[in-house]
Amino acid sequence: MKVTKKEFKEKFEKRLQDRFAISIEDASSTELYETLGKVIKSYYSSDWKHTRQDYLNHEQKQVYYFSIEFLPGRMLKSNLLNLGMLEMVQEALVEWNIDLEDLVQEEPDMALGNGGLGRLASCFMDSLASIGMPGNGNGIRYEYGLFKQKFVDGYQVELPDEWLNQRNIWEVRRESKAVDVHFGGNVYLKESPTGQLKPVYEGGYSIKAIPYDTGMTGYENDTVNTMRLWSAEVTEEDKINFQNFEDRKELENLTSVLYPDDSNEAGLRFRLSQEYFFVSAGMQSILHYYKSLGLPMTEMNKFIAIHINDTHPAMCVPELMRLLVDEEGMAWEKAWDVTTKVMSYTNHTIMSEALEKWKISLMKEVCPRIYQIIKEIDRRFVEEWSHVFDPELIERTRIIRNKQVHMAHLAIIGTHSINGVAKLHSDLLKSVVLKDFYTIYPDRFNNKTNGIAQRRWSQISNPLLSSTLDKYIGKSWRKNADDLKLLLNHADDKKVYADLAKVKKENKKRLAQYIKETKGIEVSPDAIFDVQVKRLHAYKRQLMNLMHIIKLYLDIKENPDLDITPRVFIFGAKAAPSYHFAKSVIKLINETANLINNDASINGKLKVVFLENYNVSLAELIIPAADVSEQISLASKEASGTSNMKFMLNGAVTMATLDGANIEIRDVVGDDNIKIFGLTEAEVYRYYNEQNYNSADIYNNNPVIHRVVNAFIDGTIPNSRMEGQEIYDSLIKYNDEFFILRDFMSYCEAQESLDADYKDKARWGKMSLTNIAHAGHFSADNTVRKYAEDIWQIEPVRKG
Ligand code: NBG
Repeated sequence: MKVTKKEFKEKFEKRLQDRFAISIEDASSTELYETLGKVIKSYYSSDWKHTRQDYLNHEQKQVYYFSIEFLPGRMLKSNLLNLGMLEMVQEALVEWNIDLEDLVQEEPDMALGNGGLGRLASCFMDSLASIGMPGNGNGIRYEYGLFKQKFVDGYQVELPDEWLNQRNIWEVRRESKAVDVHFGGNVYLKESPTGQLKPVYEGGYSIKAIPYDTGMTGYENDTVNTMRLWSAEVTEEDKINFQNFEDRKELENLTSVLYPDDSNEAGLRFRLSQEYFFVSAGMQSILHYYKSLGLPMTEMNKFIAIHINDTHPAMCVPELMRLLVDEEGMAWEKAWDVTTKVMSYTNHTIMSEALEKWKISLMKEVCPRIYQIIKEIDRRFVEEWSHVFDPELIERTRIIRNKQVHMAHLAIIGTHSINGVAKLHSDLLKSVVLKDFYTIYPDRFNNKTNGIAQRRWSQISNPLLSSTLDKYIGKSWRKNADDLKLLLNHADDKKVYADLAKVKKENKKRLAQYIKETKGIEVSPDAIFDVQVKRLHAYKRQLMNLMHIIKLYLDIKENPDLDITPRVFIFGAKAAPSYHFAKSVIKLINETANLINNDASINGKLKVVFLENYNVSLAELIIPAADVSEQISLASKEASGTSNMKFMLNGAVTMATLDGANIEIRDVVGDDNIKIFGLTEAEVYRYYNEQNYNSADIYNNNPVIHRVVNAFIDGTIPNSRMEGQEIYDSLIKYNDEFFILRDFMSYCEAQESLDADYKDKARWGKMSLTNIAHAGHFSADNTVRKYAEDIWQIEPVRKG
């Protein structure tokens, strides 16, 4: 889009005047932000309309990405970048003495998700639009995003994230596209005059689902896709139908809060209702659209692909069956054929607690017809396969087992493609976690290694790096991240290392400033910035990182002249509100930080900073400033990881176990440019198989480990007696579930070797450069292209 500065300025001034009747000088940042948002929207609205029309006119096959989480973060700058207006607008604002960054801060960070899964969904939205693919998002418009995290006395406190308080300028409410979603009641089947069995519903409630659409702009390609988020509303008329107040309240608030994942037992019925709500609303609206094309129902799979992001939207399968069989009168077999061809599923974890299962009784209560359909799918599954395979294998793979509905089983049986998110993870699905299913459906399994929206994680979050890259390799990498490889032409150029180091230092200063302002801690940009940012979870082993910090601290106390490069350890992580262990780790990191940061005797060699409320916007500030990226989960546990890719793109060196996508990062950058340590996945499984892991032995026999572990209980870390005991017990009494003690010494050695590398400027420069140069490998543009070709069979839009 070519908009001149003059046109922009005129439009902006006019909007501001029309809306607020003021001039630029009198406007507040909020008013300026809102005006800017409106102006940007007006620039892409006709492309948005045309994109939709193009899909329609060409009967283009489209994918609908169903995800219970989306984490887009702020959209102001990404929209400006995608429309090719970022620099021009920056300049125009400067002419009015306005700093774009001030307006950016006005936008609430849209945090409708917990972590990697939701962020991946948003990276995919960005890439789908940017490569011109017809891709839509379908999710929930939570009124409250993920809680805001505060620390009080070192403890995590959760505050509501009222992001919709300020209006969301990007969304469009589409009342005319509302649908009803039915919950509860009884359903029985009755023969219709044509001899078909039709469901008859008794009682229950309907909730109005209102879609809010947000334009997903593509990078300089005039494509604007749609992310559709559903909001629940109960009309006055409907209210009379509710038998009791409790039910009404629950359903009225259905889309109010995001359910924090991990170990939270509360509100199961609520969560299941949310899942059915956005699935049913989304599927109904897709079917309306498809019917408007006037094409045969039996050919739906040629025009529609539906992607189930983790198991939360797995009810897409029975819901489409319901619509096709009950509403459209299609025969079961035909409907099943269409459904499985339309649907595909991504698994995002091997952690069994995250593989959803619902009690039959609950499902019957929330969505009785869906339960009946699942039961029939299950019956037919058993009928079809029990003569082919060992009946025990079929018993294990059934959807309904032990009074529970297994959502992953439903998602596998009801789709044509199941993918993991990194090579190792996909292999483990086949060989361990979903082995039985792999026996039945070998052709359905495939790998799609995750990727990141590379423009957000470079051009938006790291403009200095971006302009330095332009200087050496031109601008083509901005569109095509594979061209970052051109940097390898400068692999031995010390001048380039120096320039990259200068950029890093500036970004570290920017972060140091933020740390000073928010935490009151002084950190030096000459220190190594060593960063671990991700959800707090035992398997991700933030605790091992902490133990390494404690070791360094004790080493320096013992030997004040210890020759180590000063380090700043930076954490960002939210713990699920009911996840006790994770919250104890937070408390311990905070107390250790207090201890170390205030101990003058260590001469500022170590600093520890736990930044509050980690989210996408904070990630954009932290990641460009990192020297070291901590990706230290126990091998086999992290499905992929995506922050590892963002750090790499920003020139950090990864401290990595051979887990998730770390392995593929190692493969592209080579062993010299990454720090690998710890058990391999095969060694981890050997411990499981032989059941011979013994953490107490390690503790008793290794004096270094003994000393560090004791710090949790001997008063070294103040104000944390209970939490310290809990951590100690997890390591010693409960046998260290994630093998921290086994990997600890190897981790410390890798850290020492990293320290030595950092001291050697040329060596470090090359490592950093090599990481940047290979980061294009993990661009989400590439990843979604593979989904498009192998799974969805969609193609770029034919414009016209
Ligand atoms: C997360 C995994 C990460 C992975 C992201 C995106 C869930 C359930 N899983 O390793 O833990 O990178 O998904 O695939 O959030």
